Amino acid sequence: MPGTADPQFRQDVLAGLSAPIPAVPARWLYDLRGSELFDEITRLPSYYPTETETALLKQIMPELATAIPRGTAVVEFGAGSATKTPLLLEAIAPAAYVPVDISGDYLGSSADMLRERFPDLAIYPVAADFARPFELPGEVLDPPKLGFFPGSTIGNFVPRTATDLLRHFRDLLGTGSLLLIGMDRVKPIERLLAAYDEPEGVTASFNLNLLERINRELDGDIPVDAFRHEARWNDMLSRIEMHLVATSDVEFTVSGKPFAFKAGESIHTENSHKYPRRGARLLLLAGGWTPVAEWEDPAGDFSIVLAQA
Ligand code: AVI
Repeated sequence: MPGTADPQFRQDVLAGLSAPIPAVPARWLYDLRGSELFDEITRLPSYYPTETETALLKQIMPELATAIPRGTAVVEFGAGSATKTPLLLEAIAPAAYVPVDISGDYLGSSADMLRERFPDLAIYPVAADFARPFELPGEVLDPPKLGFFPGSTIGNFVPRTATDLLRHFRDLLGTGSLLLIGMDRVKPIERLLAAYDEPEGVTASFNLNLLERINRELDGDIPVDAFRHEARWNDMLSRIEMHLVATSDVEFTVSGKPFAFKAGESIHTENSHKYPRRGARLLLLAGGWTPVAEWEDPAGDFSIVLAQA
């Protein structure tokens, strides 16, 4: 809806489309439609991270239950997944659960679902952008804390920002806290590309939805069908990149500002960094966390690391 758009969205899009290498921050992929499409992606056979991490979590829960002190409060960065979060809560029976998510609506519905399933658990949802400073509820300041950051979401941050984020988690949770984090591994390029550009076309719709969102919320007239989704492996930076590539010369306006793209020029919309085993450990160390245990699936596709502040 024009006029009601988030001013930060407008600023990021107008600046991003005019940049020498046009790019829009990936967080704007997740409006309601984008979140639904991402949910659909996690159920695709080619998108291995969700299934692999869930199976791995199931397998390591008995070990985690002994490694995590009794009376721990779990702080999840993100609203929580309907499958992964209950696995953790069931295994370690925490003193409290604090999901932190920017979308208050999504947070509310996932907290309601968990309250039904864990009626004795104290749940304190916090509606905040977990990447920016925020306060934990007073009730969870005393107990030891475990940060939970599954899904390889850390991979969507460039290493410098990822390090800042990990340091911010450390400051928030305090010295001696634990962090349980999912990190995707480097693997053959064909498998990586297949996970981000599959025949079903859901990831393409997820990416193209950004242009639809710009048209809807920022009064744009981008001809969406003049762009196509492309997933690229950037070997130097160890990451999958999502781009929207112009298929012909195209001109459009957003919030009254004109833009022109030549055929083949692209808008960079997301990075998904993949970490080799030692690279993952180094990133955590740079972020102020010492890895204390690490698990991976038999194929070495995905890892879960427990680290201490
Ligand atoms: C949310 N994040 C971890 C996903 C990823 O794999 O980087 C986002 C995604 N983009 C395309 N497919 C999935």
